[in-house]
Amino acid sequence: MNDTIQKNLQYKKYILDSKLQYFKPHSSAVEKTFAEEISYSLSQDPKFISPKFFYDKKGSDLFEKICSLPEYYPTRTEISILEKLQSELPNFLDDTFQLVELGSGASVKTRLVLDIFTKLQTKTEYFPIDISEILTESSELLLKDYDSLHITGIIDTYEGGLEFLKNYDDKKNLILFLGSSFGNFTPDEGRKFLQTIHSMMKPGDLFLIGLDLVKDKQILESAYNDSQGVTSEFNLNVLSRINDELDADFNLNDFSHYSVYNSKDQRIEMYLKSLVNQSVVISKSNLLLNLLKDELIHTEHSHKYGLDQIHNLLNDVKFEIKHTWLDDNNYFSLTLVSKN
Ligand code: AVI
Repeated sequence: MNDTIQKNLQYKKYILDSKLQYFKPHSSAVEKTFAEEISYSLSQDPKFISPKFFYDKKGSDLFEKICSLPEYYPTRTEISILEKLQSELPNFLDDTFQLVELGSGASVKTRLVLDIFTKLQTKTEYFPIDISEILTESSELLLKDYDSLHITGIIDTYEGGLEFLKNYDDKKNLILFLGSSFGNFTPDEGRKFLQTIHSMMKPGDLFLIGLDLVKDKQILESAYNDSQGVTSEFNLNVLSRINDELDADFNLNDFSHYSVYNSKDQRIEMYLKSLVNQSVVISKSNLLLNLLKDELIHTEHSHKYGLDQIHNLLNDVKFEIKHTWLDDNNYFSLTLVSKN
């Protein structure tokens, strides 16, 4: 890779061994952005915290726990579709493809796609992009199980990681964006995100996106309000993160998790509810936050889609749709597209 690009983007390179390296932006820049964004978003009416801040180490671990909850159907359903893809995805690939994953993991899902790649190739290059340091831990686990795997991780936002990869090499990529993480964007962010992906793709590249489908309200609401309270812990953890990293004094006992399905806008809405009138100091954001009893801080939207909506979204950005796979209950979808 060109050294100038590396310097301009202010990434530091860490070589862990001959099969594992990763790139990370200088931490001061990241910290500043977090403090500024929180200062802005908690000064708005209504107040909000971007869901991308859920994923510190503890938040990422809690999310992994959510994925295996009985009520949280998306993960196991997407896995059942990826199992079907074992015989069908190779029809769209050849042995020169590299695998790029947005929001990576050492999860069963990544492994199911790596199974396909490592059967097709003698050496597989995998580029996980994740905002969280969990990436290095999960990469080490993957290397234990796949001898022919080489990993270059990028610890950054999806856009940052994609920009970084744009000039990295000329090889064809299959870009994975699983788990319906796309559903956490606003419609506007989503459109821009698809345009960014489209603009960084080379002819011949492929993009595989997993999206959750509209279904019964009760199934949706229990997936985001589980009986063990893990989703609640996940939601509240963002306040602990702000306490730790931005020197704030949120008392977690003064907040509760609240989530609801909005059928008109086809989305789960997740909030932190203030249980009392209170003031919170967030020192590094230079903010004194006043909250009323029952006031909501919005933390996440999780959009659900119809198949026509998915195809329209992708067509609008000028992707060519290759195939959509569904599970037996039509709960979840995986769509493969290429650049026209
Ligand atoms: C990461 N994302 C797709 C999850 C979702 O379902 O929207 C995040 C999540 N929030 C609560 N539970 C899971």
